[in-house]
Amino acid sequence: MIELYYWPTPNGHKITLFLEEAGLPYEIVPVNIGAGDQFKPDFLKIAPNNRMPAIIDRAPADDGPPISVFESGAILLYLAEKSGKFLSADLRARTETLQWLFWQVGGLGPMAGQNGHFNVYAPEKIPYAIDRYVNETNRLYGVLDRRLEGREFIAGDYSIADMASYPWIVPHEAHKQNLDDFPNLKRWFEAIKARPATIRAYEKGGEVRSYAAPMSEEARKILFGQTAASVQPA
Ligand SMILES: N[C@@H](CCC(=O)N[C@@H](CS)C(=O)NCC(=O)O)C(=O)O
Repeated sequence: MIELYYWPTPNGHKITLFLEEAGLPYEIVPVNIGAGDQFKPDFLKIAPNNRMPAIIDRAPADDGPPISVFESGAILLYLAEKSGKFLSADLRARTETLQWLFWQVGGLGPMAGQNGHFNVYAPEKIPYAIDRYVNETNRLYGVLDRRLEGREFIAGDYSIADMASYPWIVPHEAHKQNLDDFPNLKRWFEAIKARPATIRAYEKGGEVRSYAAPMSEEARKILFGQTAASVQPA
């Protein structure tokens, strides 16, 4: 049984996408980031970056004590290795998948994240910041679109590279991107959206928190303006 420390955001969805596809038994432990659960000392023991997702595997492959993992890319890699699914054992195919996984966690995720921050959440609409992240998101969409030309998925069969990227394309409208400009990306996006496991993963998210719920002023104070001093456990 995998314990998944989770809130329904793009980085959280990556892991439910995997678990639903792989059919691994798991239990969601909600980490309400709008209420400050990410700063609780017990959570920080497994996720020292005070960000979700994180997992605890209580039945690791070596039969040793439980293993905890934070960082969505590391979690996807851990689960792929544990289950033998969604990451090829072939050296070349595996390397292809991992480089696109790292591309997502180092590029698409952070840039689209900042895009969302300045477009959606920032109380002041700063044109320079909005342009910077809308343009960079757009460039990354172009990279992915070219990669998907003549390919069904990012790297061979459906893999952890696709699961990492898909949730960050979901908010394309809020991120001021037009999928019609990226036909290969659009085709890939629609195909993943229609997968039964994707539908189940997003339904699970909706059970944890309504997607329609607006961000409260309290949550805004908790989420934005964190510093090294402010996030230390009491
Ligand atoms: N690099 C991390 C990023 C995780 C992350 O940013 N999680 C966000 C939600 S998508 C979070 O926990 N935010 C809590 C906060 O900002 O305090 C990963 O890929 O796991």
